[in-house]
Amino acid sequence: MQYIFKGLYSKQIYFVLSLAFLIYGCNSKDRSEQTSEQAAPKLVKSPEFNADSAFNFVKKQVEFGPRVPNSAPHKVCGDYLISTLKKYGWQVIEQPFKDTTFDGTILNARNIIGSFNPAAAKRILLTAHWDSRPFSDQDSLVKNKPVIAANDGASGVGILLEVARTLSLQASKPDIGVDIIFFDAEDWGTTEQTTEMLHSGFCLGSQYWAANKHIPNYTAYFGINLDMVGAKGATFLKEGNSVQMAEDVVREVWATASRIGYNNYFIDERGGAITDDHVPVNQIARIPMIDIIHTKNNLTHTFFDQWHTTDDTMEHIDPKTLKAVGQTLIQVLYQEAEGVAL
Ligand code: AHN
Ligand code: ZN
Repeated sequence: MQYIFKGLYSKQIYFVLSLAFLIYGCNSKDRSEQTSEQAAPKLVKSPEFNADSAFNFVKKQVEFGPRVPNSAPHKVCGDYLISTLKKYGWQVIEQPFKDTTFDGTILNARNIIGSFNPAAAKRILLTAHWDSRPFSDQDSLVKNKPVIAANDGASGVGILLEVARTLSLQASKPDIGVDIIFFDAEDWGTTEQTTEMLHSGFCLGSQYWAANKHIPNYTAYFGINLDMVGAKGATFLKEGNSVQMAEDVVREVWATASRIGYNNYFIDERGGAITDDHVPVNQIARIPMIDIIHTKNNLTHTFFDQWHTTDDTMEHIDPKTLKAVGQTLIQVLYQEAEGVAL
């Protein structure tokens, strides 16, 4: 009697349980379909970007003095960039070149190229200019002194050195090739933008590299240039040339920044079109490339307040801004390595 009852009882339990599984199964299927259709993909895990270390890389460059082409600090800083990349296990190629500026100065310049995973087929190109402007023409008082260029130069380079260090620290390397180019002679351009000269004398290093790539058939999946990426409270509007030439890359970078909490820096708004090192890379080397550059939605003051003045110093550099940009780059690299772009 007891046995029969037990049998009957367990059959009822089986019935209830299978009904529950059936309902649960249907529900969970619905839920997974909803996830793949509506929500963003799972966030790829990426290593921490160390903003204090990046800040020290910016400071180190500034301490050499203004890195004006043909000067001693320029030579010493270039050597430092090369030895630092090598120290982190990156393969380095130096690309020396001569060029003549709008004011007739003959420059002995060099682009510095570092490669991570040099054999990988899928590659991301990251760039920043490492030279300092020879005059502070936007300064209200002292216009003939070089720019110290903490933000307009050293900030982008500092972030990329920290990216290089971060990748070198990883026990298991991300499955992607990364090339860093430090472009020289970006900032020896004219004050007036009226000249016929290509890019008004700006971007000499990137023009040279785009026409003479360090590896003749070199290409990259896409590129990102950094310029003026260290000021406190920086705003990165979607730069006009980037949107026009590489809209998908803009979308991915801004979406990634927003996803990891940096939409107060990466503003979902279109900015003006800037002539910068990404333009020759797009137009001559035919690599889709964007510019992350601090601009304001204000016609009187396009760039950060100390732009091309003697006040572009470490005082205005904020590790929080370096973190927002650096962590976004690391996240983009790891997403691309996993093949899950946002
Ligand atoms: C123009 O002013 C047209 N382009 C800015 C390029 C630049 C100067 N980037 C840094 N310094
Ligand atoms: Zn500049």
